[in-house]
This record gives sequence, C-alpha cells and structure tokens, in this order.
Amino acid sequence: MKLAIATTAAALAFGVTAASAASWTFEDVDTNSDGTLTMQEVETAYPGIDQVQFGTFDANGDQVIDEGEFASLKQNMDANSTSKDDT
Ligand SMILES: [Ca+2]
Ligand SMILES: [Ca+2]
Repeated sequence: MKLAIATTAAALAFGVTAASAASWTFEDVDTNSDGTLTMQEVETAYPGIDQVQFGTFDANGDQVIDEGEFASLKQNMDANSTSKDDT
C-alpha cells in the first residue's frame, strides 16, 4: 500500500512537471496569429500569470507580448514551475 502511494505520487509529480514544462511555441500561444500575444492568449498557456507579471515581460510597454518578450516570459515561467515542483 505504501509503495503504491509512493509510486502514484511519483508518477503524478512527473506528470505535472512534464505538463507544466510543455514547450509552448510563440505560434501555439498566438491563437489569432497576429504576431503578438495578449494577456488572454498568454493566460491560455500559463494560467498562473497575472497582470503584474504580464507587465514585467512587456518590455516595451505596448500591452502585448512580442516574440522576443515571449522568449523571456517562457523561460521564466518554465523555470518557476520546475523549481516549484522540485520543492
Ligand atoms: Ca495574438
Ligand atoms: Ca510588448
């Protein structure tokens, strides 16, 4: 029984890590393919993001995330979710 629980927990932890670290591409997130990501589009890929974080990654302040901004957003969000799973 103990072993079964541990195995399930390990499988769950692994599954969550794999899912949250899923490799989103800019094209995946840009659902309307206009070349920029709105808060709504980013939320689809990263439901945990809030307006403050979004603003942090919107380096040029135009209220949308472009491909360059998305690269650092993705790196940061993936790093965060990985470290959260590890602890
Ligand atoms: Ca878009
Ligand atoms: Ca921007």
